Amino acid sequence: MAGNQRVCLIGAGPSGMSFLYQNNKLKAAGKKCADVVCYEKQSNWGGLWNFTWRTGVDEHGELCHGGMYRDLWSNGPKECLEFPDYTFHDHFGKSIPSFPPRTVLFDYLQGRWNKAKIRDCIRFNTIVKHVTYNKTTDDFTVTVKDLTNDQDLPPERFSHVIVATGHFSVPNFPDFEGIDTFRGRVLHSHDFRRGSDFKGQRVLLVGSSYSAEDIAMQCRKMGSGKVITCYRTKPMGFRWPEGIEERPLLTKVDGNTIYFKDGTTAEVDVIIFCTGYIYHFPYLPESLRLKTNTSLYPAGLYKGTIWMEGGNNKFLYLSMQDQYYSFTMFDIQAEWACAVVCGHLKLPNRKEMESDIAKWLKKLDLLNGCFDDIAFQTEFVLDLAKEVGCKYNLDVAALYNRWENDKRANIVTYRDQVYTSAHSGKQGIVHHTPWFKAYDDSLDTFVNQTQNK
Ligand code: FAD
Ligand code: NA7
Repeated sequence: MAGNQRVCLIGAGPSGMSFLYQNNKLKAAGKKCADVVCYEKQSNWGGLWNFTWRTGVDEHGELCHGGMYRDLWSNGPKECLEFPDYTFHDHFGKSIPSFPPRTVLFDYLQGRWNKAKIRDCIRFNTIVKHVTYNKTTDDFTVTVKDLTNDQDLPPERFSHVIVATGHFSVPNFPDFEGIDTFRGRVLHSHDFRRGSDFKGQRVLLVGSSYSAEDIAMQCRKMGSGKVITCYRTKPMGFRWPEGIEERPLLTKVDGNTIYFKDGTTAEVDVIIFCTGYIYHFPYLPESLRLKTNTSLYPAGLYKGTIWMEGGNNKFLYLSMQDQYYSFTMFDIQAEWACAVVCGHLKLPNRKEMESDIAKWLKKLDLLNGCFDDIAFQTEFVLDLAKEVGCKYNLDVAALYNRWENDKRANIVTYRDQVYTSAHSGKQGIVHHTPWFKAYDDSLDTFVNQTQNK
């Protein structure tokens, strides 16, 4: 049997960790696996779930990766992102509510990773600076920097490179006329850390997606003044609680006065851009670089994973899709990628790969609204599951559809609902305090207390 492939994995967030987990599973089963070196620029695993108070740059002067806020709770039910081989019930030993705070989800993720003992594969505080594909030797040269010692390390060679650096870390920050005259604070949601920073202040949010939705609620929950969200394409259309309203996009700013497309104006103290993120791979040459807007199926990736424009099927991306399924999607994609890299799954010829991509892009074109999007991503996940012969049913579309309806019914209380796990069969319990009034989101308070303090 030929030796193991030597794989460079970039990033130890949930996607990268899923690759390490799946590779370890092959190893434990005595099957052919890969020799993986995972480079992680932060000092801990977890990616975005590794909370940081920092904004702008990190302690080494590199772009600060983390954009989660202090009081973030899951915006989808945990039953939708649960690993079938490691359920929430397995981890906590009891039922917990369906919408956990950030710390509780991170604890769950770490429980699975710790069990697999894969930490040793990660070189922390080590950033990938450059990747090249060597055509003559059909392999890659990877250059990294040891951030702790400010030292460039000797280049290393790998048979495969897997990019798992996420795509929600570098802000998309548009400009608006007159914004330089604004007298308050202007920031991007990537730098939003706590709703309580805006107590009593009038807030304008630009954007109409997940960040705008949740930051509007966070600000009101933590005592901000009035919140206005403004949309470019369409309003979110929720039945907002008192103090939140939606307007069409702003057209210009003059001092603290905001002008909107519908001719109205408003005075605000803070502007938060909830305008999403850009795909940013400063360490990749153009031939290997994915260029896309946020999409459920970025073009140029076979099965959403294998880069078609360079790297001879040995250059892979994980979780570049826009996300409904998150952890479960990362995991099945990682399992698929692992099976390909280790030779357990053969790729079809290039023509078939291209026509498979074209088939998905055609379907993508026809989507109309969130329920279609959920069905599309479900099909994507199930397709990968079928390819690797996954024994679990990963289809949680019905739960996602219910979640969308719960949000439509009441954006304030949707996190108070309970869902039933498809994998453990257990129902979540009702949290002791409604989300809008729950200020202590420590793991102990969330998991171990059954009634309001
Ligand atoms: P990331 O988590 O971004 O991890 C990428 C890793 O790559 C990081 O550790 C980073 O340090 C490392 N890295 C980057 N560049 C380099 C380099 N050059 N060299 C070495 N290492 C590098 N998902 C949910 O399921 N539920 C939620 O409630 C939820 N809330 C969210 C809230 C916010 C504000 C944001 C931004 C995202 C949220 N998400 C949520 C989605 C989130 O993207 C995923 O849960 C998940 O973190 C994606 O994992 P990842 O491994 O692909 O990327
Ligand atoms: P998204 O989901 O990518 O949404 C970005 C939003 O920003 C969306 O409403 C866009 O409007 C809007 N946008 C983008 N550019 C502009 C400009 N130039 N002007 C006005 N509005 C603009 O990002 P999110 O941060 O909400 O969510 C990303 C992840 O972070 C997600 O996983 C969350 O859980 C947290 P559009 O609809 O395209 O007109």
